[in-house]
Amino acid sequence: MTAPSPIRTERHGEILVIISDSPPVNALGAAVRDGLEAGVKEGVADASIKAMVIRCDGRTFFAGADITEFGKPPKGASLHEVIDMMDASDKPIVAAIHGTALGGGCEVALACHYRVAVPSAVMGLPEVKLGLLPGAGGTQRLPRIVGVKAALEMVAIGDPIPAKKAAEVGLVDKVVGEGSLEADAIAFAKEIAGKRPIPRVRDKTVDPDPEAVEAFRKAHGRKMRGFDAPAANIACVVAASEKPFDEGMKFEREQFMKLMTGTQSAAQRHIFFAERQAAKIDDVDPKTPLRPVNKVGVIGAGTMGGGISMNFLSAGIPVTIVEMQQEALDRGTGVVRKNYEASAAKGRIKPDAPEKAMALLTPTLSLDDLADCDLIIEAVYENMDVKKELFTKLDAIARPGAILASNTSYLNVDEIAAVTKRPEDVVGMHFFSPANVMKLLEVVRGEKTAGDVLATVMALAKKIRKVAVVAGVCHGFIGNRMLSPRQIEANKLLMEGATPEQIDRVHVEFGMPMGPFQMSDLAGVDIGWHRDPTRIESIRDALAAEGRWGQKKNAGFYDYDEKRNPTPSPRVAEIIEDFRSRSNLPKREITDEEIVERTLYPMVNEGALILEEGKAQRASDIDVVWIYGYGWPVYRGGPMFWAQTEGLPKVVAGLEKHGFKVAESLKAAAESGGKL
Ligand code: TC6
Repeated sequence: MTAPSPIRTERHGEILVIISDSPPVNALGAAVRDGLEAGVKEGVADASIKAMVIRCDGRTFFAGADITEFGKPPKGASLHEVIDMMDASDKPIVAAIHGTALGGGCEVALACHYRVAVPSAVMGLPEVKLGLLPGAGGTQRLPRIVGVKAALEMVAIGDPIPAKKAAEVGLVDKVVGEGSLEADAIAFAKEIAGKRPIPRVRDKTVDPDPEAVEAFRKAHGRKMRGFDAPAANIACVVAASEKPFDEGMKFEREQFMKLMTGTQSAAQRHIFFAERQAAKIDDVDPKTPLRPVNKVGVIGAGTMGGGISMNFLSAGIPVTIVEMQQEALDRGTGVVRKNYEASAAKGRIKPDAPEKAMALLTPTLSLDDLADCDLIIEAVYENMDVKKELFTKLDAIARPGAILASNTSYLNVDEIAAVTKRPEDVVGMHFFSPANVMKLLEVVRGEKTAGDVLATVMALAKKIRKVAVVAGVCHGFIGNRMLSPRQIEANKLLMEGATPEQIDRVHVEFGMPMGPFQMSDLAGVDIGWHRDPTRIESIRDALAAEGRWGQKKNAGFYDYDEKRNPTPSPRVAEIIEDFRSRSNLPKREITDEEIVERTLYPMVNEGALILEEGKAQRASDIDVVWIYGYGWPVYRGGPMFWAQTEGLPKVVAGLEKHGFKVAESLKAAAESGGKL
């Protein structure tokens, strides 16, 4: 028996309405494509039908091609065939859009002869974010409607635009009533049913705009560094302005196939699903009732506490923020206000957003004021005794059922939970600095953390627009634990003959935003330093003892000018040389390849150990941590995916060559040709 088609048709007089009902997002899978083809054929064949409307049930118009089909053998009608047939129809077709008309969904709309949309709808071609380009005519049709400049923004950046803007640029013919899409679309179809010629986008032309292309490349060059897809998207838009439609389509096809078969797109698609998978907690029922979180307490108004608070304030959730001294409290809330005002000045948020957010913030010097909070997050000094004392107090103050969270980045959450009478309510919420900007949230699951606490925090993370990953209790959790072997090896490489500049350059060329020593300088060379200038046991101790604390002191592993531009430091070279001569290590030439093998392979190895110990739920969660917490290049898919593309046997051989103890699971996967 074949499954019923997700597409049905309904007749409204002379108008045929073709409706897709394919949850969750009406992705254009084989059944939907076949159904659409049949629907349009029905309309074309029936002499009593004068025009057609295509719309979707559920939360959205077609949200794109079905990404799960990519890389599999083709089935049913191709999107090209469906779109060509719609385009060629001798009866006009109206796309009736709500929700998110993205990717292939937007291309279906572009192949329709008219488009109407509700005000809340958005339209876009986000394929570039998946390492692709809109390969069903999107790059050729869109510029013919909106011009080269606007098309570049939509295609090579991939951000969707709201219906109103779409109407302004001609992408939408009419914005219709929010609650009356179908009726309004049918009325519109009746109006245009007899109009000839039928407006087909393929018949239009668009003027070349080399200045716009140049300006676009200049403005976005940095953001696009390392990625293949943006350049291909730009080339296709240019082709739309230079070639006849059919030739442009051929060019688009060639470019699309190149991207589709490359590793970058595979990596970017992997991350799309990895991010969604990360939200799932393996052994907690997805229907677990969540605890209400209507008010949040944050302890500590420093950089971290302030940043954490902003996430909730921006989501409309009131925050009570606690400090020990009035001055620190004022300074902290002042920084929050300044951050909001700076965003408003840059037009990133509405002009009244700072006032709205600040009105939700209650500063206080008393922990007792947290008694009515549903979630309390501490962001105080990273010291076990301090945290234990604080949690003992919180246990006495917080209402029953309140969630008690620590923002610790290394400490044992179980030990912290053990000082309370409610360890099941205790969880780690490890935000990354700056906490109002960085997308990652490591949710640390203690031994006793309750399932509903975990589920509540994961759901809350989505609400405050974080990407959350569940981590188990271990030193540094997922991210910082893997950072540690990288730093150790980077330091060793300095002793053996590499320079900070070389190591950092290799990392930047790999696609990281910065290398290990640039990161030290940014974070502070003095972080975690023992503060005894006479005790010099490492290069880092030597730098710290001399006050080379990084960017904040204009000197660290690099020298900085007043604009914080780095230059290699002769003094640092001397310090390194001095250490090397004392340790009797011979100086040798270090290749870039060795730097990759010795700093990045050990991270993969550590990741494998994390999985073996059950401290991460899945390898793809580790990838998500590194993409969103540390800027691992998306086009390499995170360390675990990258290891797979490198070839696990090569990674294992590299680790063994440099004397590392290889994780058993990594060895086994390499030998069996399997996955981590
Ligand atoms: C394209 O069109 C290429 C064309 C070239 C043609 C030759 N396919 O994000 P959510 C699933 S490329 C398959 O949590 P939201 C998703 O995995 C595509 N599945 O919901 C999840 O499944 P789960 C261009 C998809 O409301 C569920 O739907 N389009 C697809 O927060 C819900 O997703 C895009 O890039 C898909 N295309 O956001 C759009 N999309 O529940 C990608 C979603 O089993 N999608 N799923 O975990 C989005 O940006 C968002 O999903 C959204 C909805 C804005 C549509």
